[in-house]
Amino acid sequence: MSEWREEHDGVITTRACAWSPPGCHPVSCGIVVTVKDGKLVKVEGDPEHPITQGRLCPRCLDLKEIEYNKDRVLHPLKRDPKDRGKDKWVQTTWDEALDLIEEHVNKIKQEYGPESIMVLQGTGREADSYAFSFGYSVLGTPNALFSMSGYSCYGPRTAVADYVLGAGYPELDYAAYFPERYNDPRYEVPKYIIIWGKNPLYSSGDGFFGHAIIDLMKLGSKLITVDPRVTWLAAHSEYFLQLRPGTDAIVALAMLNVIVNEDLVDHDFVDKWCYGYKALAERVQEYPPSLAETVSGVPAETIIGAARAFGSNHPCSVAWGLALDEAKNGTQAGAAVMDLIALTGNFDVPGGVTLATPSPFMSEWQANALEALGPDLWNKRAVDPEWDGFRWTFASAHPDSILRYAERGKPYPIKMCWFFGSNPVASTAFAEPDRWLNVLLKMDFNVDQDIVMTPTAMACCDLFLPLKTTIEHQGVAFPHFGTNTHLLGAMEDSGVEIGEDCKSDLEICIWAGKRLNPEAWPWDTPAEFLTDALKPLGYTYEDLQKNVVIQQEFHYKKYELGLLRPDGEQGFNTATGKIELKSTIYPNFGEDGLPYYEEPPMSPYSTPELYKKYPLILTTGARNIAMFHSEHRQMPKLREINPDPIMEINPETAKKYGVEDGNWVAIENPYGRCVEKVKVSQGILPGVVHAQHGWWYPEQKGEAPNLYGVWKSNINTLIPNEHISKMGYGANFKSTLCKITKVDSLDA
Ligand SMILES: Nc1nc2c(c(=O)[nH]1)N[C@H]1C(S)=C(S)[C@@H](COP(=O)(O)OP(=O)(O)OC[C@H]3O[C@@H](n4cnc5c(=O)[nH]c(N)nc54)[C@H](O)[C@@H]3O)O[C@H]1N2
Ligand SMILES: Nc1nc2c(c(=O)[nH]1)N[C@H]1C(S)=C(S)[C@@H](COP(=O)(O)OP(=O)(O)OC[C@H]3O[C@@H](n4cnc5c(=O)[nH]c(N)nc54)[C@H](O)[C@@H]3O)O[C@H]1N2
Ligand code: SF4
Ligand SMILES: [Mo]
Repeated sequence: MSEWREEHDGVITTRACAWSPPGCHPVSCGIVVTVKDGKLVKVEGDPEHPITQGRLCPRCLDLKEIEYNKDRVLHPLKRDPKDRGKDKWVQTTWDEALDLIEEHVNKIKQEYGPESIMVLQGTGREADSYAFSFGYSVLGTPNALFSMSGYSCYGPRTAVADYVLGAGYPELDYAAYFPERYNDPRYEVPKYIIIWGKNPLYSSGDGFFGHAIIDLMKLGSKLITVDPRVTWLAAHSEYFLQLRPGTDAIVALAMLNVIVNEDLVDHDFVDKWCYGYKALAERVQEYPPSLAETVSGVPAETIIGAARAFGSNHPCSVAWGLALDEAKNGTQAGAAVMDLIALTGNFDVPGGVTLATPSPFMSEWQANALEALGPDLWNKRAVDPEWDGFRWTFASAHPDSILRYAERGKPYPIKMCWFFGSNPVASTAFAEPDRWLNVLLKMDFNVDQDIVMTPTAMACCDLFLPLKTTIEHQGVAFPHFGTNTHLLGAMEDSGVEIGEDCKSDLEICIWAGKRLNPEAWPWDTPAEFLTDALKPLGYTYEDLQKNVVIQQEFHYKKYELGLLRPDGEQGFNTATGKIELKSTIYPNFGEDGLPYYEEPPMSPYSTPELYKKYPLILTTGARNIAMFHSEHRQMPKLREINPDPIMEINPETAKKYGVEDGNWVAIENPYGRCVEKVKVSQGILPGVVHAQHGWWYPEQKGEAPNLYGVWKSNINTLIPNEHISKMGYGANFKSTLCKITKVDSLDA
């Protein structure tokens, strides 16, 4: 094993794990960073990393372009609130920045109460590890949240996992906990893997590493893919269920129908560990494959074939993705997918779907922050009564509620926002971003921290704090958002000298914490903080640094070992102690305890009149490898891979609307309009279009109203807020309606 750091003739080589910024989910890929005289020479994959084994995606390989990017902000900037939207930023010091923050926070707290401050986090960057507790223990507000309508990223999936399994986020078993990986004698290669609404080769599977699927394919796993587009994995699948967007639940229910009626059920497992089988078996009779074919467009025989393959082979696994979150009916679809795994006895068996126990890393600190906030303030967090299901089961404020609070000033006003790893105006986390920008412009004070100036900061912020990149600071990287965390990895300062005046998210927490709530922030350095946060695991930050990666202990069949329940009893951590095929919680919140299918709120069947005017089904935001949401547009090599916002359309549909490859089209529906570039592709269903999200043009004028062209290709102007389920989850980012019209240019 090589040393974590080596130094020869002024050349420093550091082995570490990458996270953010620039953006990525907590994948923790192994990197080797070479620095000479303070200059970054290269970034390579670390062959000794147990999971990534030397493999990296283009975004890490291209880190140099962000390190030395002309758009990087290297000093704190302030701007008079009356100049919002104008490029009138003035360089300031960290000291002055802190004075400004303290002044505004105290004033707002006194006049309106601490709940009038909100912290908006984006997705899964390192900032997210700290954002909530920063809100609670630095700013003293209960309103820290992710701003996407219906919490439509992971919210629905983690909630379903909690309701149905009472165990953390389940994942495909790719032998990640074992140093010998697939060769470990405990492991078995899955016979079939369902890839459901996920494209892990591009999305890195969010800490699950897309290349594990390729490894498993080489070892013999066969694939079943559920997607409206022909992805590479779909093209290499034995069964490809090419469905109309938003119809996942009916496809899953029809697969359950086959498994029940052909008795492909693992009765030993179901009898012992599942609650509500009889009710579920009755419910799925309402969803024969023939009906699912009519609704979803997937031939009944393909559904039957896939269900038989999955039900009669063992072990089998499932990788479930974002498409299940980004739908009003998504919690139902998710429950049905969990039921497929349960009925076939594939939970927590080798080569099946691993159950998780939360990582103790930072958990004590997070619990303390919440406790310091106190129950009175906690209960004030923004959640409307109609989403009580969310209030009682999800530890956060609700994005759709806080938007309403801010718009109405009731039940209390929202007066300040701190963006903690989010660029929501850039068509990313926000649906109807114009509505959000309106309320943000009414705030008294907005703070952002980022590596580059963004449309959000330019539009509405008063203070901009410059960040260190992933190779400039210390931290801990952990896959799968703290559940199913097979490893912890060290992020390291590689010695690259650039942002002398930049700080990491953790350094910002410590810096502001020491001023605003000193008792809660005794640490002087990130390493001190991280050592404390690692204490429950029995090692220090230095231990992690030296090892680069420490893999966690793992046990299969945790329900037999009493590892899933706080009382140490066998079973699952649900009210019945079993996997709840029929939920005992849902009825308390007006939701059906059994999974069901419901049409998307805007669809050919739920809104036939609207469909006449907007005759195309729109899905959005499938990931591409060169970009992470709104990021990387200013990195020349990555931009070259994906220079324009792409709308994919089937040749037959393109012909019908008179558009060709490379044409610009306006995409419209009653909520909004944007312009993207046509890519004609056999790989998408006729009548369906797919549009990229997160587009802005850093090369364009930043000042309002242009804001780097953020309104030009902003697909989220077409996505409504509040079209979400009774439990408060899932907005239809991946299934709505639109029409297209050929236009002359991006600026049309
Ligand atoms: N139409 C459509 N919209 C979507 C989606 C879709 O599928 N379709 N997907 C949605 C999903 S799943 C998500 S999660 C959201 C994501 O939405 P966001 O997470 O808000 O994504 P960004 O707009 O890229 O904003 C993130 C900002 O954080 C900065 N950043 C990067 N790394 C760090 C870091 O370590 N610390 C800090 N402080 N900042 C950092 C980046 O430079 C960037 O400006 O978008 C959603 N939007
Ligand atoms: N390179 C890169 N990686 C990323 C991100 C990024 O921006 N760039 N974002 C990160 C984030 S925040 C997330 S949440 C993950 C998301 O990553 P994934 O879970 O992989 O999700 P997506 O790539 O949005 O979509 C996956 C697939 O769903 C298909 N799809 C569209 N509509 C439907 C539908 O209605 N039903 C079904 N079954 N499939 C549908 C799309 O065609 C696409 O192939 O990726 C993370 N990783
Ligand atoms: S997935 Fe993330 S951490 Fe891994 S190589 Fe790509 S950008 Fe880097
Ligand atoms: Mo996400």
